[in-house]
Amino acid sequence: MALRTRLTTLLGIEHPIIQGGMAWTATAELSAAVSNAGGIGIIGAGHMPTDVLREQIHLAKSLTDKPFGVNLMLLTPHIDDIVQMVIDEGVKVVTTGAGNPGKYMSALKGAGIKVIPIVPSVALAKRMESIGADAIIGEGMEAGGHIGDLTTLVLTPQLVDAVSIPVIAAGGIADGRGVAAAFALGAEGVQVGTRFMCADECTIHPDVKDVVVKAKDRDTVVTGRSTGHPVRVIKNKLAREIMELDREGKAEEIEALGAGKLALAMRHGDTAMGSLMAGQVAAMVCRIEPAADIVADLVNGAEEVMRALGTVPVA
Ligand code: TUI
Repeated sequence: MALRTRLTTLLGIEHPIIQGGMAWTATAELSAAVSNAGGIGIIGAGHMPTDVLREQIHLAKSLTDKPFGVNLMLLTPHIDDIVQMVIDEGVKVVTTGAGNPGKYMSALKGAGIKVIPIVPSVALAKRMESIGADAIIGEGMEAGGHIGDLTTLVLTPQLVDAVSIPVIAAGGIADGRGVAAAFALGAEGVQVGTRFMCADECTIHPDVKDVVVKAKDRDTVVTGRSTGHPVRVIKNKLAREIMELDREGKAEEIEALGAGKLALAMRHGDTAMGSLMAGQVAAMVCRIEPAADIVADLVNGAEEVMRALGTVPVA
């Protein structure tokens, strides 16, 4: 069996599973592996220099014939160059995060790119639909990294009611039960980030994977609220220092302390002073395995739940 929705048709993929485009984490190797498994892999541009991202796109093209995408992190200062390069390279799918992609929509759409903005609210979702978004990803505050305020359980059905384009649920989804729950809320796909951090093909430092595997239910915290860009991370020394600065309202010092810390964790494996961005579901990620096994588990697990729910309980 397969989960077929407007999203699988829109993107020409087998399973409605989008791998989150995590900065410093979702590299070409992971993205190609997810695409080869029938979902869609997304390279996380984050703050990557344009040439480095171009090389990542070339590498992904060499590793898969299936569609893959790029996540544009809209807070990056050279975003205009990145958008042009993504168009020039013929990337087929773009997700956007951490801002309003309105300025780039006509250029991206004009190049035939499917554009799927990540939104934290109903108002932004409606605006994105009105300017031509092909689908939207509604990301709840259970997610890792930069987040909004609403939970996935509350955001998803409101988005489904507010727009006609497909809604993809994100935040808090790590297994088939989560996928089935998202479908119950009306979503036509899911975006999964944290679980893919522990894919074999994810090139982050093994010590970070180990932290995710060992994380327990209350191990993530939201830091940096005072900066206007709250970020969910697994608690460590850096997070405690930022929380202290948050209490003192020292936003500028937080920005300074945070600079370069995501790469410090993901590339160099500094699990004390690096930024361990991950979602609340870190606690549900218990092993390191091939990306294809993760995709299969998400799809097969969801189908199992949906079949079981086909029988209304009467006991
Ligand atoms: O973008 C993400 N997650 C991210 S981006 C990132 S890099 C970063 N590092 C430090 C500080 C800030 C960012 C790490 N994780 N997820 C998608 C997402 N987008 N979540 C929330 C939003 C969002 C927020 C506000 C999207 C649009 C938005 O619009 C505001 C506006 O301008 O209307």
